[in-house]
Amino acid sequence: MLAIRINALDRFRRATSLHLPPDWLEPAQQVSVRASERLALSRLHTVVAIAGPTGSGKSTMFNALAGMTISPVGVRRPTTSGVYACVWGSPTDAAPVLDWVGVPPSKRFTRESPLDADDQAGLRGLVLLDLPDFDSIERDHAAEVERLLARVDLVIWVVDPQKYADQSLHEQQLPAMRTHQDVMVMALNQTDLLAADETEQVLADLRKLLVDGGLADVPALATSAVTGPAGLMELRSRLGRAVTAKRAALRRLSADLDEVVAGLADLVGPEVPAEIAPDRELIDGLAAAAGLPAITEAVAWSYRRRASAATAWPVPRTQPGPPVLAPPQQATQRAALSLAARAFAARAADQLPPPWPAAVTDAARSRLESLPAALAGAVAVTVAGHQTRTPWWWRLIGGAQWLAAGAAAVGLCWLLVGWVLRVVALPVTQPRIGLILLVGGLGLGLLLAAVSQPLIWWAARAAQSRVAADLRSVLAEVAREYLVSPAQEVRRAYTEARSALRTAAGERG
Ligand SMILES: Nc1nc2c(ncn2[C@@H]2O[C@H](COP(=O)(O)OP(=O)(O)OP(=O)(O)O)[C@@H](O)[C@H]2O)c(=O)[nH]1
Ligand SMILES: [Mg+2]
Repeated sequence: MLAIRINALDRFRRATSLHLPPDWLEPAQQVSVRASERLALSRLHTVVAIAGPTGSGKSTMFNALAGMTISPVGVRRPTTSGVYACVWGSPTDAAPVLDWVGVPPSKRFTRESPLDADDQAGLRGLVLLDLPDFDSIERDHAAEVERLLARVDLVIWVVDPQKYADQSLHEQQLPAMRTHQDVMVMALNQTDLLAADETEQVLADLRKLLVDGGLADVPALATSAVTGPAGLMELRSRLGRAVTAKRAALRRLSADLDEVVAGLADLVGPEVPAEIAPDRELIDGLAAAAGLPAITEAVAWSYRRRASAATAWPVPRTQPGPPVLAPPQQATQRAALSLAARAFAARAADQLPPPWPAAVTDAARSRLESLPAALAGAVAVTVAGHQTRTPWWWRLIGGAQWLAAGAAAVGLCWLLVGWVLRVVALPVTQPRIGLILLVGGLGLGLLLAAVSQPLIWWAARAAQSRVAADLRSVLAEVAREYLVSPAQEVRRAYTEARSALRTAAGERG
């Protein structure tokens, strides 16, 4: 389960690394590395640190639990300047864990015979550490304590009747480990110096401080490292239970994960679909920026010109060129596109907690530079595609116009020939046929021209809406490639991060 959670945390880091500031992910990275390292080491060992303010009796208690004097106890404060370790069991087996925790070889000690007494045999696997104080004038002690506390499985906090309410303990040290309550014990030491009712009073006060500090689950015991009453026995049996259960390391790492996951919780919010498509507003925005109304007008105008030319009286027929598309003004277009991208990003990031909206906006704007060229290219290709079409009915009317013109020409020739024959006094046959052909041809031409005008207007409108529809779908493609896909990548990352964090939190499914 822990390995699954660590994996999920790594998945979260991978999903978010492009979109979150690196220092936000640093705690997750540290916990992940630390957990993997600790899991790869012996789980038969339980590493327990004795920590607390200077002079509370940490070293004395360490020695009392070890049953021999390992760590010097003194009157000079602080006495202990570096960590000491006592191993119950084989020192070689414990060496890798001690290397990792960072105990120098010269400060490692072993219970000579771990089986010399019944209560000691129960502690086989225990690695007890005596830490320097965290509150003395020696500044590097605090850093050393912080480093060691990050790597141990259990912590015994030792306080004394003078210092149990110490501000830095309750405002800094303990709150930093609020998620680690089930791997901590509080020992109110030196209670041999107090009367029994005083001990009860101080202990009750200490418990209240713990509850107020959100540490209600941390047990507090009265101990004396010198006279060793019941408190020390109780501590020893707690250690024995932890060592036999061999779960302290896992519980500690799991508390580490809880803490880091809780710190990341605000980075994810509701579940949203990862897939998004270019919406109507976005395409409207691109269409306006690309000057779509003017373009479709120009296409309709050009259609009318081409249709009129194709269906007109054939004699002075000219071939009109493609429509002239005035390019939209660059700065205006850029501003319009930028605005459309922003508005789309805001819709695409709806419901996402910070900093995702900013990431979506950045992504949606990431290809903005190349968008104008892409739009212009797509528009030009689409318009050109519409330009090459010649409808069948243009040819039909055009052909009919040729016929009409031909008939009129033949009729004119007929009349001319008849007139010449008459001048030279030769007999003329059927002069009427020429007249019919001429008038009929001209009449048909005029009629065709009159009929085709409204037809052309209507067809030009139809062509205009066709090209508008085509352009909108082409714009949708461009939008997908340049704006939607990059934004979608971020949404996918969000979805992945969200599910990874749920798994890392230990939730199933
Ligand atoms: N009466 C009494 N004296 C104690 C007890 N525990 C420790 N002492 C005394 O308190 C003084 C400090 O003890 P240490 O064990 O050196 O304290 P420490 O917490 O290790 O101190 P640093 O190493 O400086 O952080 C010594 O004189 C001990 O003899 C106790 O339970 N009762
Ligand atoms: Mg000490």
